[in-house]
Amino acid sequence: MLIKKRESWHLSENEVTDEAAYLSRRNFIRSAGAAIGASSIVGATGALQAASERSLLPLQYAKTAFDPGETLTPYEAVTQYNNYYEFGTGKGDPAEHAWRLEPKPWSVTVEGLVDKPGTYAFEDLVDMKNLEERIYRLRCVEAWSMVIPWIGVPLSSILRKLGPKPEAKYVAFETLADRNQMRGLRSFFKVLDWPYVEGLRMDEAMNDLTFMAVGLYGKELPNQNGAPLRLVVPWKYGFKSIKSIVNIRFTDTMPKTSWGRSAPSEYGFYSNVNPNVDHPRWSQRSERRIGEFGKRQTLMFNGYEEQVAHLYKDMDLKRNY
Ligand SMILES: Nc1nc2c(c(=O)[nH]1)N[C@H]1C(S)=C(S)[C@@H](COP(=O)(O)O)O[C@H]1N2
Ligand SMILES: [Mo]
Repeated sequence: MLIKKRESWHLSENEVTDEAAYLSRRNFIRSAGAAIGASSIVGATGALQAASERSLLPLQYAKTAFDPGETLTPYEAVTQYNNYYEFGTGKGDPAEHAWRLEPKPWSVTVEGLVDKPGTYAFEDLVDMKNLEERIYRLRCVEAWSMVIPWIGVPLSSILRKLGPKPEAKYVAFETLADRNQMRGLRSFFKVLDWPYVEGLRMDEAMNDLTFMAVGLYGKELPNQNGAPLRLVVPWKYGFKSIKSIVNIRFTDTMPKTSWGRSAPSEYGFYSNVNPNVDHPRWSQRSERRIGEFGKRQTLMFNGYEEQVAHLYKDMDLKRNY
């Protein structure tokens, strides 16, 4: 059973190639002006309809210098090729089923080693008057990547408001776990323990790159991307970027993480993108940029070495994977 679970998550290199090719083909068809619905090779027509169930408000935001200057991954790929296991393990499942998620109103519980614990409304946590855009690479541990224009606030701006105590060495996050809204939680095969949990060391959390996204491509976050607020940690594998957060906890011990719990020898706490440390069952040397043909060399810390290498100065990154 465990093997089966892993198969759905760990796309083989061929499957990744096929998906990427599928999306390129789709985009080609789109740019050629053909109607998406008219194409029978498009398996995600239903997803497309579902994705439009909730109308996404445009956001006011400031442009920033956070931009790798690489071609943006098309909106369709960003919002239809997803990992959000609470809605199913297929890449198209989140776009198809996440319309059931209700991101408004939303509140987040804050607890642990912090000056101002309590329950916060989304609006009290995220300063919607000070949103910024950050274009980041997203590298999934499955060896595919995207370039996404996120809208949000630095995580540090939220954490400072809450006042972590000096003893707090880590911050832990939890995703909503609601069987009514999330069909993956009702699935007979339990893929992960719910709720989905993740964590960061406090210095990682306070790093300028660490972002709380509330939107992408100029609008509110689509449900499948983790509405209404999700973490974006661009130098770590995508699974660290936890979606639809309902709990933030400050702690002095290293928090458990969902993937670490399910396979401790495969998914470490740090999970920094590192081309020199392979996953036990596949190489991390290269990756496929969704929408592109061919491969790219994977960059150390996903290309953010200058900003984050100092966080791991005296650490053995093979042991601390
Ligand atoms: N709650 C939750 N967060 C999650 C996941 C998930 O299954 N559940 N998948 C992770 C993985 S593996 C990746 S690659 C990214 C994908 O984000 P995206 O779908 O917005 O591109 O979300 C991460 N956050
Ligand atoms: Mo991922």
